[in-house]
Amino acid sequence: MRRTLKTALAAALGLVLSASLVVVLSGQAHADEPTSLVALHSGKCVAVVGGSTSDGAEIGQWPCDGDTNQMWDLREVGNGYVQVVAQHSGKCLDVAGRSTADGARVLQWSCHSGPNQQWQLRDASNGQVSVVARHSGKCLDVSGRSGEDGARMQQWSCHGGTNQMFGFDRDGEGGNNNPALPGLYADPNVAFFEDRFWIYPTTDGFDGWSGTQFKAFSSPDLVNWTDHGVILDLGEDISWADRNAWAPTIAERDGKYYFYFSGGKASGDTRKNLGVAVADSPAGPFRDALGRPLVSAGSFGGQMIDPAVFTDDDGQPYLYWGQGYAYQVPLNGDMVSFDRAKVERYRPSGYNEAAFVFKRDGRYYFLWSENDTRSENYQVAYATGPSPIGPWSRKQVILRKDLSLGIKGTGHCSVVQVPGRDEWYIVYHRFAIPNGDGTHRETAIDRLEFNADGTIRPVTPTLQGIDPVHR
Ligand code: FUB
Repeated sequence: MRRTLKTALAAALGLVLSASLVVVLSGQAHADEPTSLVALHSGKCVAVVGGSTSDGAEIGQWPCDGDTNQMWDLREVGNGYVQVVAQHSGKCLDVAGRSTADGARVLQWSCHSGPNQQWQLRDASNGQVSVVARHSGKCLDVSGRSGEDGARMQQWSCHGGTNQMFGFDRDGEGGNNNPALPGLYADPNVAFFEDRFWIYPTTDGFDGWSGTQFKAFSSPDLVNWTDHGVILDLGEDISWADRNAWAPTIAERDGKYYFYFSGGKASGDTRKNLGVAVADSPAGPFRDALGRPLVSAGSFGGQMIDPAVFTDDDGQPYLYWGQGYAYQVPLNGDMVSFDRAKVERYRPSGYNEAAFVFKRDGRYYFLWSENDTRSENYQVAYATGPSPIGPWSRKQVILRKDLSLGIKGTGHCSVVQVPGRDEWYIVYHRFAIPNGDGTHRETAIDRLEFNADGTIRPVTPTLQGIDPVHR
């Protein structure tokens, strides 16, 4: 399991992080256990390429697997410096040719007393360290900020980028738990059914968000996810839509699962509609419940997208949706109809899309996304109210980008409670890291915490994600 740097350092290596930016060794000459070095931007581990034991073997990043060519001993050499020694070869992390230039390769070499094999671990103040070569003052750096397997290590002038930050993971099993789902998935809707957590996202990575397939993922602990494959495919399964499979939500009633989604046509009237499909299992397969949209384009102002369903403790379900405006209405008991006369419009300042409602301690929370999903400023704000349909009182933005970590475009969230506990998680998308944008997004999970007065604390978006939830 991934561990935070400070915990891992203290426990595994006997190191103490000083109040200054420099790591001070506790006086132990040797770390008692090897550790992996996890690149923050990629979640991949620093490894001796090919498991070579030769002098000059290159160092790259690779998915963490705990093999000995990914495990390193940190040996104190005095004055706050360490040698970083590959467990499988006994050789040292070394700047090739003792170069002081940007871009000089980092290799393994038989250990000697040269300063190009001595490194200082500097606290990067976000739970990570930069690894600085003594002879050059330059930082260990993943070339080109690459997220690819095998990307090589070099030294580069220290700039504080996430490809120069590393965490320690003593058991070597892996680095970051964000993104939570592997691949490009946006608009995640989280739920808890049949003793598991489920996420229903938009399948992302298509120009114009033109994907057609919805998938489901389930997990016992919010970290280890099973891909259940395609549960609904517009075009094949839906007569009135053949693209723009966007932003679904799900609700259970009387043993049936109702899946609400947006869809449009590739030609003709391309405006989006809201549909509803039904299945006997949260993993589908789902079939169109109505054979027509539940909410057709043009029925109300704005786009008919981004549905969310909240079911109150008395069993009454409510449907929310809309881009431009938010709409809210009680759903009928059949889950596939509502009284149009009861539809209410809500438009808090900053509202764009992606309404989501949950309840805690008798208080209702209405979350939404602000700005455009293509903007790095896409963010989440919220209001509270005394009922599932308000009246709502706008609070503040709780989730936004963190450029120091390369996290952008944090929005379209949903929230889940660990059953029986006052423990909450927010599931949201962000631009994929690296190189993502508004159509290449990935799903992340972080803690959602509350103040004593019930207000939501600003969420810290992380690259590390959460530890597995034990129930
Ligand atoms: O994924 C397509 C659209 O992007 C969603 O409907 C919006 O909420 C935005 O995230």
